[in-house]
Amino acid sequence: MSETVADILIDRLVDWGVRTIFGLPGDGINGIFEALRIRSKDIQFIQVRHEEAAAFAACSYAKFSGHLGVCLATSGPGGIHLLNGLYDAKMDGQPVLAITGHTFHDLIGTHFQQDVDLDKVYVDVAAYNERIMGPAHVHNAVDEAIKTAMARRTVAHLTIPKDIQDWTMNGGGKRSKMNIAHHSGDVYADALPLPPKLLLQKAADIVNAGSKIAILAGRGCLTARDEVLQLVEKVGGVIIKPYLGKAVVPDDSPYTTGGIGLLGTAPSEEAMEECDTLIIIGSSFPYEEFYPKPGQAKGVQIDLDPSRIGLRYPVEVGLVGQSWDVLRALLPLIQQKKDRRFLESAQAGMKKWNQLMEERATRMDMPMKPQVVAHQLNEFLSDDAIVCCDTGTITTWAARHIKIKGNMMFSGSGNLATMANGLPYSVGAAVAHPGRQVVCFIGDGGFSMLMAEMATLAKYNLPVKVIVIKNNLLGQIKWEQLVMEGNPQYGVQLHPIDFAEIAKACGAPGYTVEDPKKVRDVLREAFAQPGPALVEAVVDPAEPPMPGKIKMKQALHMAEALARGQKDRWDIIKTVIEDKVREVV
Ligand SMILES: Cc1ncc(C[n+]2csc(CCOP(=O)(O)OP(=O)(O)O)c2C)c(N)n1
Ligand SMILES: [Mg+2]
Repeated sequence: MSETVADILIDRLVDWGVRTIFGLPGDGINGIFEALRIRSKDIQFIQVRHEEAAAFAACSYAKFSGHLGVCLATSGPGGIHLLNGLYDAKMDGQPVLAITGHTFHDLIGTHFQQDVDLDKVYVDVAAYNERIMGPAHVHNAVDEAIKTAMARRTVAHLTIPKDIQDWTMNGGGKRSKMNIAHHSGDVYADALPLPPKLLLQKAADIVNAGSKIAILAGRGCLTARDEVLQLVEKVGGVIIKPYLGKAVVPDDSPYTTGGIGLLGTAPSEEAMEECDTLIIIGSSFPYEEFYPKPGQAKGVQIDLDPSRIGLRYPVEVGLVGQSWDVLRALLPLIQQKKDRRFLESAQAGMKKWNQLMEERATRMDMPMKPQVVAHQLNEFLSDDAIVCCDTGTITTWAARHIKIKGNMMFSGSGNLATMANGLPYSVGAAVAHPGRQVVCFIGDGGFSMLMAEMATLAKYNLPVKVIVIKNNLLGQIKWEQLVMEGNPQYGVQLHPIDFAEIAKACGAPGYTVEDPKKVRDVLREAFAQPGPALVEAVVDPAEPPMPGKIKMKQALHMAEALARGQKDRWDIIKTVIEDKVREVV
């Protein structure tokens, strides 16, 4: 029997080492499902409940495994559902291949059902974006799609009309004369460029001349921990970790001031304000107000992508290449500095900051503070845990209170900052790393968007522990309305859902905890479960995610919003005053 287009597609994916596809079936991809069924020993299909989750899971699979993530969706609505997860992959630089169906090839453009030209829809999101035209087109198009996704660390898309999926070479699929069978290869070669010696020396001269050195270590450093630590040790500087770089070095490293940005720490902000040299490595952290003022510090930037050099800060030297590779070449040129004053002052700042965080996270009053849950979680995290975080105030609690140790991995939706990524990320992480502890830290808003994925965890018995921070609120937006805009909250209240019952209905144990004194016991019980489990932690909706350093304008906006009729203003005032008092005492 001659192979169909779909068979050739799946065979070629297997040749490329693809072993997992996340998706959901539909009549527009039934041909591909038959090919998947036939090769189910070589490639596993993970069925999710919403295609958006498939794209998030594929992105997470790529983030946590370093391999291509693949997702599959049907024509029309299925392909449209993938989009948000695909943008997440594109914006966080992850290689993901999306495969979609289309309607019958000879009904395209005739108002037929699900006649959506997904290749047109995907023009912006996919760097490689093609419609497969027949069996002789599959090999070379798959090869190009995968190489583009890997080389550019982005999204590629192939769409295949439903009937073409069943075409065979014998059954009408002609090969054009110019297209020689098997002419393209399934080999990917990574770029490992090294900057010339002169440029490395120029960068070293800048670093050697500096005395207050801040290193902004982003996601591009996740595979360069040793090299970043060697650099910081030599220069006596500090490592500042943007959100996606949280796992670059452990949080108890004496060299790190933790996160940066609204969810960061005061010592990171101070280091940026005071440094005379900024070394940006593998980061495009977007918030320019947190960088040194242009002209304040000399800059060196290391990035794999030349077009990112000078993106956020006018650096003097750009070094293009893999961060670990470039750092290994740079390190011998860096002089050992004796002056540790900048580092020591940051360390003194961190001591105070950590005390403050500890204070905020050990309050035993009711309603429970969300920080308490993040803080207590640390006790149950293994040295190689993978933490998948969603977007909201919970991002601040996770960034500040979940401590990276050992070989832990951590990620969330960085540049897209979308809600709902957390739970499907945990599906992707658990599939990529069977046997490793995976934890999902998520708000009630983000969880309820894709909560049917609890059933995916149960179906495949993925032992993910899901911690839902329940404030019955789109909390982040409440605080933005108050603090950034000076407006009373509007449209952010959520109708309460019993998430423990949702988990149980999906086939996983669910727990609820409201009392901070009981959090440890409840977490212990949930973490003792062999499969997935969910803990719903009911927390204080009046707890604000304070920036590391509060600006006068933010305080004024908040006061203005409270005066303009914010209903729970007395709860907020009480919480803020308590936080302040604790800071002062
Ligand atoms: C898909 C999407 N919709 C809306 C937003 C805007 N947004 C950012 S955070 C947030 C609230 C998140 O609420 P929740 O998950 O409950 O977490 P909380 O802030 O309450 O901790 C919203 C609506 C977004 N980032 N992504
Ligand atoms: Mg919430």
